[in-house]
Amino acid sequence: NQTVKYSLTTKILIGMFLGILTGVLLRNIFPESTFVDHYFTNGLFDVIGKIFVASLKMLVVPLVFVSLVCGTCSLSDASTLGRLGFKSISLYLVTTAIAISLAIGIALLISPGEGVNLTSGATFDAKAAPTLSEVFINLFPSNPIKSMAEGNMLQIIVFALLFGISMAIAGPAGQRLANVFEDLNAVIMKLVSILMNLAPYGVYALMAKLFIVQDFSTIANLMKYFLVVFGTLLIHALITYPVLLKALSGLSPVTFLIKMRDAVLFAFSTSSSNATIPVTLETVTRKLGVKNKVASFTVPLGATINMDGTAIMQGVATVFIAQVFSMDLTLGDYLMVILTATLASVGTAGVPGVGLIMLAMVLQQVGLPVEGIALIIGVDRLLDMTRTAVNVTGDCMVTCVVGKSEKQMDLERYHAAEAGLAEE
Ligand code: DAS
Repeated sequence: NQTVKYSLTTKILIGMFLGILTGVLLRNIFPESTFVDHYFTNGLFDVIGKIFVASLKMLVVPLVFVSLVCGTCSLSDASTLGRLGFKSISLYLVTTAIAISLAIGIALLISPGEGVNLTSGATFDAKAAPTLSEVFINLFPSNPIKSMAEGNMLQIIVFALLFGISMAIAGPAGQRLANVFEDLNAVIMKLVSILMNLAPYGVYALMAKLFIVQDFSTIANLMKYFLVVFGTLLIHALITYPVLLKALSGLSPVTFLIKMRDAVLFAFSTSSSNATIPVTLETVTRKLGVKNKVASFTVPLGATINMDGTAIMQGVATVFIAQVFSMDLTLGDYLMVILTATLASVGTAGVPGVGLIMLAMVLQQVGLPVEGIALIIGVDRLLDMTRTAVNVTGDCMVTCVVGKSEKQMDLERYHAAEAGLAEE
């Protein structure tokens, strides 16, 4: 009896489809049902979905710390680390600036906010945004264990870099510890493969709950805004990234996009770049052939500071809110939006909904009413899922460019037909 071996991608897509179907059926057959609400929406689906996301997050801190220590201590010298940092950070900032400029340009062309008279009772309390100096001071952990307990990615990255560099220059003691970290990394990556088999069930639950609660009527009167954001996300993912990948590394964009599918599905389902880090790392190392010494640095860094999808939402939302409130922004204001949104993404981790919090910072910067965010919250969930997938794609594109330019890439693996992530 030939058991059909579906790839992980296929299983996740089946889980996604069945979840959407379940959610739509339950929402329409039992509308406003307290039974469905109690036992499914806030019951079974909520529990399974949260367990799935938690199982991924559980791995993020140990995986990022161990893989980055391994990666750093295997770097030949500090100048390599300097080049890695310079190339990845500058590419991350450039792609984000391109993303938001594209978004503002398209939004000004289409004017999604014109003639929209939305009255929304919802309010939005803007959290105080970190200033640039706070972001840099906050880079250095006063207590690395606390940083790990809080999941403060930038502080974990800084500590892992310093620890890895120290190991590299600590002679035999460092070498012995490096061997231990290599083994730890292998075991944690095996754990990632095991947990990824939960994905079809977790994605099923996340989609079922979403399609029970999501009021799609809000999308109707925000259709133009929704489509401008969604369209720009697609342009950035399917045109900007392939052009940059081809131009900067000569690698095949088609192969890249095909091999990105599992990471994209995880990012879309979880709405969290951070939770997707284990899958992103697996994708760029095992499928795309980038060596761990590069990927272990650029992937966690990208999940934290590189949010092109988010910047696109912020660009369109800024134009939309300015138009709804009939406030004209000057070119200087838009440049300030581009700068603020690009730098805002540096200081915030890739978790669900962080884009709206950063949007508040951007709006404040140009004197736009922050309560305008309440107008777009209704459609933000689906857009968050899509822009998180774009964020992760951008992280992987830059990782491939940097890996290729540093000659830290197994090109045969990049071009090889691949087994699924959890199969090997
Ligand atoms: N969900 C965020 C991420 O994980 C993106 C966002 O909120 O805009 O990248």
